[in-house]
Amino acid sequence: MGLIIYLDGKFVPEEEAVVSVFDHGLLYGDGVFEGIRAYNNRVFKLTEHINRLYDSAHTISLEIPLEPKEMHEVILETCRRNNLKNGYIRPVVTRGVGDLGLDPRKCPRPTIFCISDSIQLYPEELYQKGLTLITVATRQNLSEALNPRVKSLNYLNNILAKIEANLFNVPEAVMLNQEGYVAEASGDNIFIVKDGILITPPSYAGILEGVTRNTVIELARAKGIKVKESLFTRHDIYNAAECFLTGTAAEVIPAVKLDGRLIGNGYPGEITKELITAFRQLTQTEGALIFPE
Ligand code: PXG
Repeated sequence: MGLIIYLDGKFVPEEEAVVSVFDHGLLYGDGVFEGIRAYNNRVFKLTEHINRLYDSAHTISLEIPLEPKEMHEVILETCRRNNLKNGYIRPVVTRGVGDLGLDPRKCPRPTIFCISDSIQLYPEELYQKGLTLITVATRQNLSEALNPRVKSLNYLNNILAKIEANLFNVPEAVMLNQEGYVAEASGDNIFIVKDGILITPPSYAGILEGVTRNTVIELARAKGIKVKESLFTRHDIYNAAECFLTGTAAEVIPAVKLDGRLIGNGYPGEITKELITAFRQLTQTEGALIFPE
């Protein structure tokens, strides 16, 4: 290990990167985070991730005591200090240290840290063969409560979904929203292909609006593939020609079975494969440079 961590204005060895037991990020899940990838000496979609971090913070009335451009530099510098050119980056902002009550007014200063590390990927075999999914009983949160668009430190709902998937030994869970429409997977967005059209739930469906999702929509449109953001049900997945998930960690990964029903012919589809290739190409060439080239 031996990582260097950014913590509240300093770069410290990981053993020294500790937060208080009174930090409301720990006590209440009161905070926000991002998961970002670096590929080939470039931080992919850094501005988009920073924008989402600040939007999430704004929604929970958490004022981040750094300008977005300072956060940008913190993230790049964390990569540099760890000599990281490929990997996973995790900036976190918590409400900070307070007392044992809920009241965020008792937390004078947010805690900010940033970790960069290597990433454990899904085995390549799953990208070739596709994932098996199940629909879980845990529904996505109501948008009127903790909106799923906020990437908050309170991920218990998604973890409950993941536990259900684990019980069935499948790698991902499909979560429905409160109306029973498909929302997303526990840590990924979902797409289907039907009649040559790419369809994904809209951002108001009770989803995190994924950076990978938005990138795939752009890539598909640039290839002349029609994209629709619309609500659908499990029936539409069972009867889709193709299905895939998107996320910073998973990238674009095919899904070939849901709740025991084969999707399409049970193999990753052509549009899915085309988008996997296009996405991989983009990650190698686009992003904020870590070390000068
Ligand atoms: N939906 C949810 C609920 C997520 O947490 C995505 C979609 C995909 O968004 P991006 O911007 O990454 O394309 C996420 C991202 C994990 C893990 O270990 C996944 C995420 C966050 C933290 C850990 O699978 N999610």
